Amino acid sequence: MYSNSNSFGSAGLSPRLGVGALRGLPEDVTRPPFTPGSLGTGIVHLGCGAFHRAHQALITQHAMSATGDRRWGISTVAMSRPDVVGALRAQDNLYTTLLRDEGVVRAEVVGAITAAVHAPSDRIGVVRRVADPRVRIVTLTVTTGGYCLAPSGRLDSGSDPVRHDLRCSAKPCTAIGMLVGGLAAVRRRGGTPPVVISCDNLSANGRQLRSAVLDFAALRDDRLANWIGRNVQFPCSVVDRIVASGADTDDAAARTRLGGVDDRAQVSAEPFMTWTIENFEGERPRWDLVGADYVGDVTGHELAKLRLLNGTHLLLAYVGALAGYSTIAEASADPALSALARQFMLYEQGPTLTLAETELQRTVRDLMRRFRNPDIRHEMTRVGRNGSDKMLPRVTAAMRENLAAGRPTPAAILLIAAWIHWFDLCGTPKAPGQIIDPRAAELARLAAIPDPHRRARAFVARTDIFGVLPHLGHVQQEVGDALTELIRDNVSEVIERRLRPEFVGRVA
Ligand code: CS2
Repeated sequence: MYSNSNSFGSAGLSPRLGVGALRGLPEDVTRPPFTPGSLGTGIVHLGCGAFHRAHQALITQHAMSATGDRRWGISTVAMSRPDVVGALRAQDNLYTTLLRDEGVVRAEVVGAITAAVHAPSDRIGVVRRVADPRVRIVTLTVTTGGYCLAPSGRLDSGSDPVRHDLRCSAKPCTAIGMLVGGLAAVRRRGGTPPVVISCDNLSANGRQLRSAVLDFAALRDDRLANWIGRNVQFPCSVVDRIVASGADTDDAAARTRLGGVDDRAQVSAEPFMTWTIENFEGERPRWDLVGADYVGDVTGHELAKLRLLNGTHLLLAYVGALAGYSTIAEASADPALSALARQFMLYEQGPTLTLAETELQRTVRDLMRRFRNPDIRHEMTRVGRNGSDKMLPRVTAAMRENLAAGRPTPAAILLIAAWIHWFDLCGTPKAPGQIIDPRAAELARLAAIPDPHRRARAFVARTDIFGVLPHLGHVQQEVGDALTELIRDNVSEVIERRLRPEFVGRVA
């Protein structure tokens, strides 16, 4: 049931966003182009975080608006935290995206979500939704850990969540178990399965997802695995939009922009947005009319995105936090960090890509501008979380190529040393923030090794995190040297020692 305009936030002061509040919003706030509640549900999304709300859900609303085809409402699933589900339900599944740049805030209320589901409270319901005949697309943003993959790239069948889902397939707790449960139900009724599109920042995301799903299905029933292998498409896709971490200041900005209306599910993001999807067959919203592109192969695009944008985010987060900055925008406005970031992209990540020199220069310029957007509070602790999953695709895959080609990698070395130093400082007053990482407990043990060079050696030897690096002994020595300097010296001095002469003292 919809709330009415008398619904108030818990403070009791501001009215809460909901269908009843739409009419009273300021004129320049864009409303959903259809009556919320009039949509069919053609999409299930696993991972209802800020990124999903500022990206796929928004562009799905735009696609429905462009064509009038209203079959593409989204049943969105929060995989662990209940708060966003509670907030959406209290707001008739409405929320606002604020696209912010240079002081301009474009506000749009999104009404593309038809249901918000908290997976741990309704595991059977999630499987049913995936299997619903009207659902033609399942999208995912569940982070790398959500794919349940071992370093070999195959399903980590020994992990507790996977073992749980194999034992208890009707009530799965992993995204993989939910997908396989839903697909098994489609097969039982002889239906057409949905297309499953990964939107996570990992290499060959569709192929990795397919491999996890097939491995899991084969452990249940070989015939199911064969059927999925023959009938279900898992196109790779590359998403791009920088989305804020969801700070209280953004809630306040949203309230101002909404004329005093309270929105507990708002998201702030940059205006820039792309979505590159591998061609697939079947019905889908006309995302291509509103910013998405279909291509035969996403690989080149994916490597450029992961290595230039996401890799440099890690550099700015790990080194920038040690310099005392808390957001990407603050760090990239610092001359030494900005020079390091540009050098990293132009001389370490760039040479491993197929981009032409002018294209690389232009991309680096555009990225530095996007990173500096002061209206987006993208916090270091958020970008830096799950570093042990992010290191290989974003940093050391390129580093490996550079080392093999004899190219120096001073920025990547410093990035790794800074990451190790986060673990050193954990629990001390100088800690850059709480460390959230799937391997945090094991890495804390390595961080207890007193000698920085021995500590660096132990971290860098972890092939499950960094992959297999050529000249390993040399890399370990350099990371140990950088770690020693970070402990002893001022961060900007440590950076400047690693800058090429043309970058020293030059502000872009
Ligand atoms: C960031 C990404 O937190 C992170 O890991 O690097 O969320 C990044 O902002 C997006 O991929 C941009 O498209």
